[in-house]
Amino acid sequence: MALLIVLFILVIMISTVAWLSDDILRQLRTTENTRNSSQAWQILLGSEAWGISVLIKDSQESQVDHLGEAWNNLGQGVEIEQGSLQTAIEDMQGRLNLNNLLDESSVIPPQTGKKPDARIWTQAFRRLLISLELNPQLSDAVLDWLDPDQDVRSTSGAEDLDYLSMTPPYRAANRAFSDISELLQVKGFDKKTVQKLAPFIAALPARNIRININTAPAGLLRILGKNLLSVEESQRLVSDRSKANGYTVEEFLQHDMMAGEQDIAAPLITNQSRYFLIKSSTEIGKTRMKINSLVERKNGLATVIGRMPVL
Ligand SMILES: [Ca+2]
Ligand SMILES: [Ca+2]
Repeated sequence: MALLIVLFILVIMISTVAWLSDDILRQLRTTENTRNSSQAWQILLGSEAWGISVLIKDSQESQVDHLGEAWNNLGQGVEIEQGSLQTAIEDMQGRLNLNNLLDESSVIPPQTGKKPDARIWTQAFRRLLISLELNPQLSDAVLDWLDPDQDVRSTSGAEDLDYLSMTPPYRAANRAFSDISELLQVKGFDKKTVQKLAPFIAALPARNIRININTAPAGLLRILGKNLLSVEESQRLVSDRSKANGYTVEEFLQHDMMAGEQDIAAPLITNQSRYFLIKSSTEIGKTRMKINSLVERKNGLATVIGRMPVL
């Protein structure tokens, strides 16, 4: 009997030890995860700082931005202690800024004499929708989403009354987009539509931001004329541009593919960029972390103006 009691106590002791060690292991793992997470975050901030220094150096070397430059060729990533790090920079002016569509005359009193430039961007956006085989009338819903009024532009437009009848109800933003994913809330835009548009659009915190002809994908170059360029024509523009390491604005406008389209294209384009996205991702142990940092570069400085964690 005594032996049985001893055995019984032993079994309890062993299972307690086992339970304790499990708990300790779990705690140790949590500590390790926390340490990895804070280490990963520091690494991402370092990556961002490196991206900024590359962009500043680039602005000191030339006034032109094209895909042959160092910022676009940062390599495959680096091995770091217990993990890896990838850094890439994307020119956000290789995209059409949705906030260009917001008419300044609707927010700034007309007597300030500022020439409204939003119309040419709305037309460009409509051409982008057409080139992607989407309904060009979707631009009316975007304009209503941006404009400060409650007047619906057309049957394709929508304001508070339309959005309040949704489940759950919400209102039109009536201000600039802070992210292109906001489009999912706009009438007529579903996930598939937004996915189609996503590689070609941006939400930048300024208006009348021109498209960089040296970084825009062929699909966006298609919309720079009054008539859509064919896929082959826009690919010609891209292959000639990589041979030449980028165009000057004049060279681009004089390209055979742009014949007759100069007047429409000229106010939409540039060959230097102010907005970039530094994309950083790291893996430390089992911890993976990614951030995208939106950077504005001007007067020889580059500043982070937004950080978006990427899931
Ligand atoms: Ca409206
Ligand atoms: Ca509105």
